Amino acid sequence: MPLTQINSTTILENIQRAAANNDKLLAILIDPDKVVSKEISTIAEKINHIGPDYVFVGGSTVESGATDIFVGAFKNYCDIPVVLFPGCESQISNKADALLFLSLLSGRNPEYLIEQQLRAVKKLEGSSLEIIPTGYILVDGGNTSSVQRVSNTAPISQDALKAIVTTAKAGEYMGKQLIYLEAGSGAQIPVNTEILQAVKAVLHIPMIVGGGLRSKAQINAAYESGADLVVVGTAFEQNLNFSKANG
Ligand code: 1GP
Repeated sequence: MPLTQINSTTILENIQRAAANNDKLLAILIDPDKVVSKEISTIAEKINHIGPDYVFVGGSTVESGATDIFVGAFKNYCDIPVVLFPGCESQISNKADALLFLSLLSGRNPEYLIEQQLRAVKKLEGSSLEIIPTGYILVDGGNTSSVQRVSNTAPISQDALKAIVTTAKAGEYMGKQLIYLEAGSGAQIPVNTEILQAVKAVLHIPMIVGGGLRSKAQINAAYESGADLVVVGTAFEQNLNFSKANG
C-alpha cells in the first residue's frame, strides 16, 4: 500500500475526530451560479485568507456544468478541500474531494429522498469522490428558502422541537454519517440554540449547522450549542472580507 494511502484520513474522519475533540470546524459555501469566472481567483484568495476547514460548493439551482467548471478553476488557487453540497445530481463534479450524499429528511418529496440519489449512482461510477451519507433537515428560517421552493417541501417549524430531534435521530439510525440542520441560505432566523442543543444531545454523529449565520456571535452560539461544523454562505458573499475573528 502506498505511503500516502496509509497516512491519509478521509474528510469524514477529520470531521468525526474534530467533533470528538470539540474542535469546531468552519465551511465557506460558494454557489457557482453566483460567481463569474474572472472572480474565482479573488474568491479563492479571500478564502485562503479566512482559512476555513472546507469549501462547500453547491446551490439549489446551478446551471449544468457550472459546478465542474468552478471547482476545476478554484482548485488552481486554493488547496482547502472542496466538498460538494449539491441541490441536484447534475452538480456532481469529480474534481471535488468529497460529496455530501444528501437525503432531504424533513421533506416528503421522493425526488429528494431517493430519485436524485438513484441518478447520482450513474454519475459516481468510477469516481474517486469521498461520499458522505448526510441527513439534511430543513427548518423554517423565517422566509421562503430556495431549498423549500426548489424541493417543493415544507421546512419543519422551529416550534416543532420534537419533530426535528426525531428526524435527526431517524437519520442516524438510517446510517447517515452527518446531520445537516439547515435554516436555508439567507435565512432571517438561524436554527435556534434550543434546537441545536436538543438535537446534539441525542446524536452520536457530527452535526452541521447552516443558514442565516452572519455574525461571530451567532456562529459562536451555534458552536456552543453543539454545532461541530458551521456553514457560512451569504455573509461571505456579501462581504468577501468576512473573517473568523469578526464574523
Ligand atoms: C445554506 O447553510 C447554508 O445552505 C448557508 O446559509 O447562505 O445563510 O450562510 P447562508
